Amino acid sequence: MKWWRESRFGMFIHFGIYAVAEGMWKGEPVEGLAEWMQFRRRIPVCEYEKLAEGLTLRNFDAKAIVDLAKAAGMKYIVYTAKHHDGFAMYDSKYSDYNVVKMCPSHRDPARELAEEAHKAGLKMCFYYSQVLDWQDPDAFGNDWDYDPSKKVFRRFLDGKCKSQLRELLTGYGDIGLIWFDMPKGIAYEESLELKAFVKELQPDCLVSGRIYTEPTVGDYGSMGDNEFPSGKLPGDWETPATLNNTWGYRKLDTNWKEPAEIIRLLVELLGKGMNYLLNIGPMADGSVPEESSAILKEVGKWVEQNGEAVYGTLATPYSCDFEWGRISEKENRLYLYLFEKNKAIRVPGIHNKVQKVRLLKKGRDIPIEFTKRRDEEIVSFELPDTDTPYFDVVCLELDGSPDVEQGIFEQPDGRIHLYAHMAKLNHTGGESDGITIDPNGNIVNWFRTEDRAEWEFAVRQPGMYSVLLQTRGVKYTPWAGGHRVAAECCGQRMEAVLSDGKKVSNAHSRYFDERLSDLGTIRIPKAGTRSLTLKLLNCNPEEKAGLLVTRILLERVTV
Ligand code: JFZ
Repeated sequence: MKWWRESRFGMFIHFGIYAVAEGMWKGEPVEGLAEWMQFRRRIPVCEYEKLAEGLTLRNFDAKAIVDLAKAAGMKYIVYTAKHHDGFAMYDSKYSDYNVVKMCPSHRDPARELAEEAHKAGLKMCFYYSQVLDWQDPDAFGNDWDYDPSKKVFRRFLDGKCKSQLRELLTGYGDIGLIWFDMPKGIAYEESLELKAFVKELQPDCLVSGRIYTEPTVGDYGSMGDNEFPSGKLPGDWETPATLNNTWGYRKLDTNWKEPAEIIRLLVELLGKGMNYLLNIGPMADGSVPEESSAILKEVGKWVEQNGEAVYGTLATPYSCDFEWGRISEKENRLYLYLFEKNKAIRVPGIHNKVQKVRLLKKGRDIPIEFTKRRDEEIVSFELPDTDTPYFDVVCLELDGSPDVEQGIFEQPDGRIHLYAHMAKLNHTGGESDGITIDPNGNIVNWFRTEDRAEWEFAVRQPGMYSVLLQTRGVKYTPWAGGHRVAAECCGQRMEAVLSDGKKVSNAHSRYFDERLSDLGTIRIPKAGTRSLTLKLLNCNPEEKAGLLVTRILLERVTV
């Protein structure tokens, strides 16, 4: 895993004959992801394969793509060798349903990319769909050409799947990882067998978390697409993400993310010690959409200047995040990624001696004056005016590996963040289907009034605090709220119906509607460790997500 942890930032490439359709079919736009079109329209293989003639590769330039990855600061490339449509985008001897045999140029883009990637020192990796294959009668997914009752998955596994993995792992040099996907349908033992098969051919080749439905077989976990956890996850994780909203090229999808948003998401993940696998979807002629290139080159300017705070960093040593930015660590250093060009930063709870504070400026760092209050161990400094594109990064050089306050504690700005992933859950209604914390670090599946969530936190400044509950709706759907909840703290109880909560804008806003609802105000009589319990009194059936909690925010009310 060393190279993978060091890399932190990779390029996903979704390239296939679906690019010829550009997200359209018979002149009509097809809803959803461009590479899922055959499934959406239940297109027979004999019709779908005609798209191959349109994949000209006339402007496919592997060196230009690898140069783009390098310009973005990416260290590995994951290329769709075979997606769910079953069409091999490499020179497969096992199946003629491939780019060399059926596309007019008879070129092998995988080989060209692998050669350029190896030359450039980037890891070459392959995406392979090990369960869904809409061309193969023994795989899952195509019940319009084939009779599912006649399917023998073992035949597909030992046939097309392993034969093509062998081709990929013996014919293209060192492969960094196989990115398996959509594992629903493969048995645990079969996924272990597949992992062993890969390791037998290339012992150092990693396998992604989606080799199985649980992230326990893969060498690391893969979040859901474009999903960013709100807290640190144990082990190694990555988020696969798009520059717009589709993986394969879709001409109508012009929802391009701004470079600032991409860098913000990269920083979100760096703060949790995670990798960012960011996608491009080349067009049928092999060229990269202009918008994708422009965004990646712009992101690369920031990465180029702050690479020291990208590669090989580990998650923040703190239990939770600060509002002003994110933190990662590497050896005896903390890296602060500052969201605002604001002037005063205060970093609480540092037990180390701080030797130096510097603004990262590739090769000519700027030292920053700072003070460290002994009593509250708060490091404070003023951020100089900088011309850094997007976020400034400040490095704190410590006298040893970072030793910081753990648990939830009041921040210098008087706010206390009770993150969902730090709650203690009580399933009074039984473990089975009660509330749980999902990989995104949220409390989900809360429909029952018997369940409870409880937080412990340290208060320095007693006084009045307003209590705000942050909840989320279902992905891509507007927040409905409507639940009646109660919060109890310091012997006081608040009740509220989650009605018109204030919209939250954060790294998740593009895909999730999150609201902050005011539950009321409590008085915390004295400093020390306190606890707060959240209860669901009545669940609104209209909110399909149930009571989905991402955070409770306590804000000191300045009188
Ligand atoms: C899968 C593919 O179906 C898709 O075409 C693309 O290749 C993407 C990278 O991976 O889509 C998924 C798989 C898993 C989740 C979401 C989309 N998930 O776990 O939320």
